[in-house]
Amino acid sequence: MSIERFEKPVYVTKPFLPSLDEFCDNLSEIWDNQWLTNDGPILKRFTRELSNHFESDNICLFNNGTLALQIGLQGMGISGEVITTPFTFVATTHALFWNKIRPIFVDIEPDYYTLDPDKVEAAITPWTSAILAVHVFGHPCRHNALADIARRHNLKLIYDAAHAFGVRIGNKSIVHFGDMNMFSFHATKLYHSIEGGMLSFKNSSLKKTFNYLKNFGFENEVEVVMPGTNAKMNEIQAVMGSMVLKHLDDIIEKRRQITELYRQRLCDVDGITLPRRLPDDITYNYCYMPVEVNEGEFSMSRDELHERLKEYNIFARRYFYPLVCDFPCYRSLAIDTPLTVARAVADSILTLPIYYDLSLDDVQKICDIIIEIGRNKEKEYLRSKKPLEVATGGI
Ligand code: T4K
Repeated sequence: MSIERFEKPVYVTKPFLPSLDEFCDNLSEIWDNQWLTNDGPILKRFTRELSNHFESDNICLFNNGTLALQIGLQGMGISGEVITTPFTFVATTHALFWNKIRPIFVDIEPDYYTLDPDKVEAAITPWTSAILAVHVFGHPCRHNALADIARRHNLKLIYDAAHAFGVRIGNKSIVHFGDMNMFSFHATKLYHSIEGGMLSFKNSSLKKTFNYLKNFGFENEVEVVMPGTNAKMNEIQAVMGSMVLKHLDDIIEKRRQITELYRQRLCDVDGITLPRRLPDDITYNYCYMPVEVNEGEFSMSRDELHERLKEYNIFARRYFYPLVCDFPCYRSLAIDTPLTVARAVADSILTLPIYYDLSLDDVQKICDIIIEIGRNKEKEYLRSKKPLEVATGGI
């Protein structure tokens, strides 16, 4: 290795942390209140902050994104079959499963890896009640096309927007699109509250239902109006969420710089494909840095590169491999349409480190290492051939 390995591990992500002093100052309010959870005063204030941020009262907070989505589907009465993508984190599908809904996997688009609207209509059956699309890596789905299908077939349009906090379409936040959106505030996300989740929704009457469902269905001390669960956000999560919100613009700007540097350094590397740039009307959040590795052109498979990077203390991730439909718990589900694009993307995708504290120098070094690994592999390959083979191209 001619480039030195990183001294400390460089993970795919690291949570943004506000200053510890500031965090402790804010915690003192919890100690004063002696109130830790169950719709406490800080959660109420944090909910108002997010309502103002999104200019919407139609939001509801949860202790994580998975339960938010599960409750959202249940509260909206989604049942039967739901058309969804196999190229996502497994929680998207689990939320359907926990509601006894059958996922119908449909292929994705090659540019942004989101559900392909052109393939959705053919998968609709009399049992279909909704489309659950994912703004994967924060790339917005083709909303107008999906909304048109949903309207014509009387389906609900739901987005797993776990990655899309801070994304805007035109001059509107992405929270305002579709019938319902779920956002994850997990520590690994660009915006987080340690763990946490949020639903945004069109129909304001759903708020009451979601509030019941996340708090055991309690109307008051003696009345339970529906079989709810426990999915409440606590006061420490709310403190963190409120503090990180204040840094959102800085966080996104730093990630933009990192993304631009990766793009600049890797755009001409044979066998590395960057996602297509988003249309001009999208304000992006730069939440992940996916690249596709073409084995033939890079002279090494995605999996080999993933392993080689570990030798340099770089822990990229294969988000999202395998496809959800290939996990043993979903393998027996019938799939009627070929998932050609999703399979090709899952087999070649690698998400590179990107987080607020990652320095641009470190990004340069990660790129140097990727380029170096590719080059050395090519040299090894040429060395392994006999001189005549190289000269004649093996003919
Ligand atoms: N829908 C979609 C499309 C999602 O991507 C997710 C979650 C959900 C739904 C569900 O939302 P939540 O219920 O989680 O709110 C991580 C996250 O746990 C998960 O939230 C996220 N998607 C998924 C894409 O990534 P893992 O298993 O890859 O996480 P883990 O623990 O391996 O962490 C990744 C790296 O982050 C580590 O290598 C080191 C670093 N890290 C992690 C943590 C937790 C830190 O530096 N500090 C930390 O505190 O799932």
